[in-house]
Amino acid sequence: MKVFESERTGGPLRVAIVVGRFNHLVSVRLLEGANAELHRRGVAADDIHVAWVPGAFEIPQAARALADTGRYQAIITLGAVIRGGTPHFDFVCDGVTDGVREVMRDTGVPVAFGVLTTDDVEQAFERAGGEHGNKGCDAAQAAVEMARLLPGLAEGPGNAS
Ligand code: INI
Repeated sequence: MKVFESERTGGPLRVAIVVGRFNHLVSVRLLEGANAELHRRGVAADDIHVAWVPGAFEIPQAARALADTGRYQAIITLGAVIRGGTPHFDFVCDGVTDGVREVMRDTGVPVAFGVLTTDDVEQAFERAGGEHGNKGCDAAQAAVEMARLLPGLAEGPGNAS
C-alpha cells in the first residue's frame, strides 16, 4: 500500500483567513482558534493574512479574490450564521456554502469551511471554543492538511509502509 503524505512539513505555507463580522463575538473566537492552530502547525505569523468581510454572504467573493492572487496555499473561511427564525438564514447559508465550494472547484486552492450554521447563539458559542470545540481550529487543521497533501498528488504516493 502506498499512501499520499499530508503530514510532511514541506515548504512554508501562506494562508489567508476570510472572516465574517456579523455575530462578531463568535467570529472572533473562531479566528482565535484558527490562528492558534496555524501557529501550532508551524505557519509563521507573517504568513497568516486576515480579511474581514461584513457577513457570511460576502465570504466567497473575498475568498475568490484571494485565491486568484496565487499567493496562498490554503484559505480558511470563518463566520457564524444563526437562524433566529428568519428565512434570511437559508439564503445566507446557501450563498456561503455554494460560493465557497465554487471557489475551491474553480481555483484548485483548498478552502476550509469554518462557517457555523446554528439554530441559536448558544449553539454557536459551544462550537467557538465551548464544549463542542472550536470549528475555527478544525478548519485550520483541514486547510493545512490539504495544502500539504495537494502538491504530492501530482507526484505520486510515497513508499509502501
Ligand atoms: N450574516 C452572517 O454572517 N450571519 C448571520 O446570521 C446573518 N443573518 O442572520 O442575517 C448574516 N447576514 C448578513 C449577510 O451575510 C450579508 O452581510 C448581508 O446580507 C449584506 O450582503
